[in-house]
Amino acid sequence: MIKEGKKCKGCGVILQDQNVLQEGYTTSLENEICQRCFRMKNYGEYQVVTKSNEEYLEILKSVGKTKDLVLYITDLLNLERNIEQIRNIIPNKMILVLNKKDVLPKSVKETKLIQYLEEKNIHFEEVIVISVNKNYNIDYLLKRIKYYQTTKNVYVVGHTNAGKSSLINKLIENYSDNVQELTMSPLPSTTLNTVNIEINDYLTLIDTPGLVDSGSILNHIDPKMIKKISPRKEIKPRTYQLRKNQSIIIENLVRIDYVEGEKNSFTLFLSNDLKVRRLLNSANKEDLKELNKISYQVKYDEDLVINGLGFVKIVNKGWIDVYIDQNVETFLRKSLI
Ligand SMILES: Nc1nc2c(ncn2[C@@H]2O[C@H](COP(=O)(O)OP(=O)(O)OP(=O)(O)O)[C@@H](O)[C@H]2O)c(=O)[nH]1
Ligand SMILES: [Mg+2]
Repeated sequence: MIKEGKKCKGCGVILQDQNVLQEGYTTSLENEICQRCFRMKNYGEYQVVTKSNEEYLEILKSVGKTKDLVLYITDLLNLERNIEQIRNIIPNKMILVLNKKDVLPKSVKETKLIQYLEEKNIHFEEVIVISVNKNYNIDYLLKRIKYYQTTKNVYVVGHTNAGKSSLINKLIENYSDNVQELTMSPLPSTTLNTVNIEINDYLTLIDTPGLVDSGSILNHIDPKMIKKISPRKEIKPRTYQLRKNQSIIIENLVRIDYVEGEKNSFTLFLSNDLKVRRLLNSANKEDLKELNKISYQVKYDEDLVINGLGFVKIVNKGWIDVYIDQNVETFLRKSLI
């Protein structure tokens, strides 16, 4: 779309056979995918690429100049604080697709999730909950794509890691003779440029690179930890009853001190693989206190969101101190669940 040349069929990067150290490298231009995709697909060897958002924003703006239908994919566990950001760049007809339903506990009702998003009053043609991994609601999504599409082309946008490429692969698997497979990985910035995938004569999906969320913990931890913090199975919520002057510690990543308030209930929605411990009489315990501290006044029924990690539902009002890497975004929202 921006540069010329043969594109990698896995991630969209322009192929080149000149410089091993630069993106798009392949041993021969006869190949269909770049070396990075080849290694991810065949050996599960991941290579982190750090990209600036400027290029991606250009891609989104050019999507906004078309009249095509857009699917905005977002990860239910990591709902962006700023859903408007993409909506403001792209005025097109748009379906908001909430992916990874499988990681939320089964007790969470879909209608509640949809209602939560509708209360934000951002215009979408429709909000649809899916799970690519469980092949859940993909049929319905395809029906609605057909209903709203204005041309053959439908764009797939969203933040990095939301599951855009995974969704397109699932649609190919379910409904197409096309054998192309996009590269997917647990690391951010897997897709590097637009990739067109023809599903059938009436539908071409266009994968795009994700917007990088600089406040996500994924961008600020050892890449080896990424698999551990990304839930692959249904989350088992962990509830801790805390009194003031008690704390919760998540691995060596986050410390939450309950500083002021009545007895309170903290429920953690995080990968089951993450170790959590509780500290009693924590005021004089120093664990993780070297990290940046942010204090929050919590109202009734709010979530503390830790971008890229998950969220903590807090039932009563009170004061908390959160210790975490200064680059990782945390914020409070009305409880999702
Ligand atoms: N649990 C769960 N994981 C999913 C689902 N869909 C995708 N994933 C995982 O999410 C991660 C990111 O998937 P990708 O398809 O690479 O995401 P993307 O949006 O294309 O990411 P970028 O190309 O980096 O923008 C991978 O580890 C997928 O396996 C789902 O329905 N459930
Ligand atoms: Mg992708």
